[in-house]
Amino acid sequence: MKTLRWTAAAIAAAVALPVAASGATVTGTVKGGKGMRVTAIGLDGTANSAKIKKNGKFSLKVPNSRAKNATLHLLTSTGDYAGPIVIARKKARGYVRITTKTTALGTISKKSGFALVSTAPGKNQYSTSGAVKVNAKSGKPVGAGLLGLVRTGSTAKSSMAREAQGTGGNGGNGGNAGSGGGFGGQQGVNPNSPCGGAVGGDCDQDGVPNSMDVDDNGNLTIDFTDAVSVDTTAKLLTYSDVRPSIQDTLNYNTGATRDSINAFLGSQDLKRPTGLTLAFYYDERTLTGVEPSPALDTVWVQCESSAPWCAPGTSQATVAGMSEYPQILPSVPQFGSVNWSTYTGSVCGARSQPCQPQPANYPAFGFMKSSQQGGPQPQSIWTAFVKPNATDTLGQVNSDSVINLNYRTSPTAAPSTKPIGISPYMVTTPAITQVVANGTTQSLSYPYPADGPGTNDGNGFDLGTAGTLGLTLIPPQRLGLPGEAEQFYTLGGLFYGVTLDRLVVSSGSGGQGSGGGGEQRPNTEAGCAITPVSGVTQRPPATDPQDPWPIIAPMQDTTPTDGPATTVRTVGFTVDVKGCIQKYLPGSPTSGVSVSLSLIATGQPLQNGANRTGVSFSARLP
Ligand SMILES: [Ca+2]
Ligand SMILES: [Ca+2]
Ligand SMILES: [Ca+2]
Ligand SMILES: [Ca+2]
Repeated sequence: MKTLRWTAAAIAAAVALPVAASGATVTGTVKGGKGMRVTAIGLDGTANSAKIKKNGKFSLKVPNSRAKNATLHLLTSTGDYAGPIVIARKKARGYVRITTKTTALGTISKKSGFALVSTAPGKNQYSTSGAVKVNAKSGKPVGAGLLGLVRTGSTAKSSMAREAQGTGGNGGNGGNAGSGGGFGGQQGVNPNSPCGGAVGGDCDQDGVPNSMDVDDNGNLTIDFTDAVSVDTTAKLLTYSDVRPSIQDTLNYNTGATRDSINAFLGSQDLKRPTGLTLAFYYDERTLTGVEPSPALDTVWVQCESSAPWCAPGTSQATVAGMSEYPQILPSVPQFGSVNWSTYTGSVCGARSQPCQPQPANYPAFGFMKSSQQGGPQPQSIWTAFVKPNATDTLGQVNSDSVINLNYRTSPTAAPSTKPIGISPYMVTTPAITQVVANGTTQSLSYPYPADGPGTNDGNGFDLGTAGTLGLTLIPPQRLGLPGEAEQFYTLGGLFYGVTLDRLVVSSGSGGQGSGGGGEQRPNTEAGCAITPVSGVTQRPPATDPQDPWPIIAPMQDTTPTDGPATTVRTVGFTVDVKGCIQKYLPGSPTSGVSVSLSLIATGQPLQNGANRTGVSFSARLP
């Protein structure tokens, strides 16, 4: 078979490179760096690191394939990202890329958010391509200490405009050669460009590599809400999901606190839809950055001690199946979970059949392997749906913790490691503050009563015979990032929608749902038609008929960037619930019914998912 042949050749090539003995041995002395690590991140995002000894010295061997274009970075002793090392500089340009000739860097002084080589080495020992923007006085890269959240050129508007156009490159980042927007579309990764669309590049030249930069293109729209970035440099994003019922609404502006958010996100209560889920969902091409990709033998995560929920020796996080493969192992019930620290991965075959375990001696914190449906070439998908169950989610599951994604092509092959930062994610839900239905306007206040309006079929919001529902809501928040002044930020640029989850035909006027035979569920995620009222705009229809997102979440927030949560901001729209029933459950009655609806907020669509949050509630059509 053709497929097998190119796969075998690709494996041979992939294995040959890291095993090659030649490479640069980079040495230096980081004053005050004891216990920290120096890591060399290649353009393809792969990395290796060395510990800094008591006397500040380190010695890091970088394979030639990586040394050609790697940048050096400091990690704290607990594995947090601590900033780039600037090797040499000229006014406002910092040179950060090593070469295969890089050897002794000498003294390196550790500063706040970055480090600086005291005396620039010989010219062939660093590359002047891929220069970063630095403060001309201090040498500090503009993104240092900020996880790259800094404006470096293009505007947030351009990413939304591009979304509207569907394709077409961004105007570029207004920097040096190589940073332009020539990488539009799904492929087109240029391994020779300092940015190229690769996860280890630095598109906005702020000194923070894309894999650790929360805003790869420097427009202040964070990656998961940025259409340009999710299509190019931010493909190794994690995504998150929280969706409680309305009575568990969690929003900074309706009284959520750090403690209540932590209690919610870390909850393991199986009876209530609480607790943070983080999804890792990658195809092989995305993981390896090689096209066609070598077939992988296994994929796993290795966390550092700053992320104790997934670090070796801890057992907090659990991992479960997904909709296509609900049974992660034969011994586990559908959607049941296992301890991630004991899970060495599984291989999923036919849909809805239990996945089979990978060998027990494979690395823990493993992924499920399944095959991609459709697509130009057969390839595997590697996924992990993880509940961190962290005791301090906001302190431990955050963007400056380095998560090492590991993969290998065979049990005996050297693993490749790609460090990534967890994408900033939505730590709260939208809060509905006003409901307009059946000719009346109702304001909602929080904390929400456990039996308040919309909490069950018996007291759903009355939509009248028109069956429309006007909602005003406060967008959800994310955690403030390093360098940001506030604890929480209200997200901009999100997509909103309302889905019809369930319909119950009432058995009379008693108010209680019939629960039995009168219950129907759409067989898809049933996004209702919505008209904008305030602060949102209609999302353009899908160019790809397979793309469900413009239907699931048809509104987009017109505020593109995040703002301090201390300022209250709302958006509003009207949902055609009656039309939704007619569309997804044709033939069902549209009066005398109760419906379960979900308000959802999402980021940009990623592979098979999106960062999402929301609240579910009931409504009725009398
Ligand atoms: Ca940036
Ligand atoms: Ca950057
Ligand atoms: Ca990034
Ligand atoms: Ca951005």
